[in-house]
Amino acid sequence: MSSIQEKHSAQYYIDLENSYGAHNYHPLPVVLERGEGVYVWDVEGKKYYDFLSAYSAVNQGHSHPKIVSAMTTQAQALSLTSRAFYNNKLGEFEKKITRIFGFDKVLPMNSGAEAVETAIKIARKWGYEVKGIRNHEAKIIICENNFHGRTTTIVSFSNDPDARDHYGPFTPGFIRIAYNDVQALKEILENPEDIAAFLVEPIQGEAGVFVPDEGYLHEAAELCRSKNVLFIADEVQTGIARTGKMLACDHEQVKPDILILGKALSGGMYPVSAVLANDPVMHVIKPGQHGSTFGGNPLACAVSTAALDVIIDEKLAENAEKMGKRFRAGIEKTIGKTNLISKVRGKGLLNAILINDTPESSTAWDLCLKLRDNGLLAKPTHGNIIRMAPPLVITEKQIDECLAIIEKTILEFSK
Ligand code: IF1
Repeated sequence: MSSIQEKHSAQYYIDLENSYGAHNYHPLPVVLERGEGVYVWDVEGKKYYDFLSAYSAVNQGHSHPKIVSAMTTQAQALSLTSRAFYNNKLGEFEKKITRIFGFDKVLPMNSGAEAVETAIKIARKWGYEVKGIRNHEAKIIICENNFHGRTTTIVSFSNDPDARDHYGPFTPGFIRIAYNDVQALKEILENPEDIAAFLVEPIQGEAGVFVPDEGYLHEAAELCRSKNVLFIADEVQTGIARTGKMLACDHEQVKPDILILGKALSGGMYPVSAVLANDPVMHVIKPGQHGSTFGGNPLACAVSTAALDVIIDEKLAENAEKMGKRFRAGIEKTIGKTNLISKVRGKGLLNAILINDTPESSTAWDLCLKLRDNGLLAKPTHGNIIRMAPPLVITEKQIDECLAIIEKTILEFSK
């Protein structure tokens, strides 16, 4: 007997979450119940453009039929075996994903943070067993204003007080340098003996969609290579076609030594993440030295296989490139008509607009409330920056309609 959920008001659901859920988020006041393509609907039946895409997890569009079909079919066959046994889905998936991204091996995990933790463990182990770093002395270089997840080790190297404060004692072994600063990396690499890796986001998402200077990634990767330091690209948010290429690293022909994927690897249908590397690096992991109950389960493999097929078959990287250019050009026009926004930046369909107000002001939040009223859902990252990242299936007509909504809202707001 399918349980037909009673219809309730938005406030009913908000009150439930406030009463029974930890208060670890401050959601925009809208209660969603359905998603399809670039659209979501709230419990009152109102339709919105989704300009967050669940932080770039829904690149393929909400509830993509091919991914839903793959999930329901596999769920009715076999969802989880654990890695204590083989299954008929994991090897096929591993062959597919290593061929798509050009690596010898993949280690499948679930959340992005787990994949980042896995990459850190692999890099450290490689540092000791291959590079010959003194035991317990391995260092990993990370950047100011990074976001790589929320585990205790990951927040150990965050400089965001909200993400880090009162979660100590912290994991040692991380050196922080300025983002987008080759000289800072060069100086640290003067003494590379104990340095195992450099972990970096090709575009800093949470920090406010900071796109580094042209050539930064390439120079950083070359520097690391020259000093026998692994270059680790965290493409959890920038990967899977979001920035107009399959990987953000592809814009500069950079091949990371370790690639971290997540989010849209499943099209938002199921937690799937992965770490890819070539044999000389991945071979440091021997049986029993790393794992996860759900990592690489048959359901995840079926979902992710379909999610990758959709990206490739529907040419979503190319569409993201084209629609991203159209979007930024449209916003530039709006910037000419208002003082409220000062800049638009991004690559492909990972963009952000900068609000002409202090980070402490509520202007970005208030503007997002007005955008919601006008049928478009977006949310500020830090303070005065609003991330604008629709599903990559968006059409020219839909982009133009969203640009009109954004301009209308900004001009109304500016009055
Ligand atoms: C939240 C931010 C975005 C990520 C990169 C690893 C992870 C993320 C580059 C970890 C996750 C999510 C986490 C989510 C909100 C969102 C986020 F605002 F937190 F920072 F996108 F920018 N590397 N980002 O962006 O992946 O474990 O979440 O699967 O924690 O609020 P995860």
